[in-house]
Amino acid sequence: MKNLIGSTLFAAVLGMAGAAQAEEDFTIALVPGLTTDAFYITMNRGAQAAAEALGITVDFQGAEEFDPVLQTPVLDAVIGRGPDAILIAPTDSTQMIEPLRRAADAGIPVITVDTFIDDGKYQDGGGDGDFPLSYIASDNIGGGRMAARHMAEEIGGKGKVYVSNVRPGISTTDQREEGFKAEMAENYPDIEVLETQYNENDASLAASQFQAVLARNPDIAGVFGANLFSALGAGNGVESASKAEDVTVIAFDAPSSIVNNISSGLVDAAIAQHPAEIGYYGVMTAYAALTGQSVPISIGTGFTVINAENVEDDDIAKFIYAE
Ligand code: T6T
Repeated sequence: MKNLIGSTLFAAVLGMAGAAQAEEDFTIALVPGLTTDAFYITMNRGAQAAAEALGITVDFQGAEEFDPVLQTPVLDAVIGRGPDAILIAPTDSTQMIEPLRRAADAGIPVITVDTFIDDGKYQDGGGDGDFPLSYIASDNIGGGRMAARHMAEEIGGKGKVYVSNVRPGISTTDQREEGFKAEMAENYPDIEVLETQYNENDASLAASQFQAVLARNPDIAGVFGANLFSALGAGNGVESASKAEDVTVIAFDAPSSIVNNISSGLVDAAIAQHPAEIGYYGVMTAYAALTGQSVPISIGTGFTVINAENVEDDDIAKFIYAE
């Protein structure tokens, strides 16, 4: 009798799942910070893997530069097409609140990946940008602190360093700088953090800024590149000035262009985010919400530090971003 009830229940559950599956042909839009960045390309790979597992569609649509003025019309067009949910890396924590509210007002659930709007603490009843359902990302303050510790170790706990960063107003890179400076202030009194150089996500500008900082501070000991283009540019600047021996470069992000510079000794360590995980769990979270499950307010993904000691290891390859 017991078994009969058990198997009847099992069949009923299976039946429900079968029926549900037929109805759940969802389309989720994934709007990256920009389309031509190995970080977001890798995120999309993770998102597509989840979509395939679930039998749903993920459309990757974004602007060619990391800029809220360019991201807003892309988002408006996405809203116009009426996807079932939007996963987005908002390019400014304040300026993208109103454009995203248009999605929420149209009844489209919003989940932010990588970056956040407002204070990044959603669904707590506070702030103008409280409406996204979830935030899936690296712990960027913690990552900034990690970068500072690696920098301090490489330069022997003393000297001048600076942060090469994109522009204020981006949650991720703001938090990396915040974490980096907090760790230095708390634990490394003999390290002086010079004024941040903002490069507008332009690696060439980041490279020329290194030259200018070097001209003013011939004893500069290190640069923290707070994202892919900042780090790439900082490394190129150090290389053009023939300063690879004297200047430590700690990179946030790990495309092959940066990882190759670890082997050559130009970059001392890269803090690899796990963008594929962000994409995968972003899609899973959207799917859970769309099928009536409760979802976590935030999901933190990890880091892998790549340096000369492990760069050739087989199990490191999966953390190098796809291009
Ligand atoms: O560092 C990533 C991302 O986390 C950040 O929000 C913007 O820059 C990158 O896409 C790298 O270019």
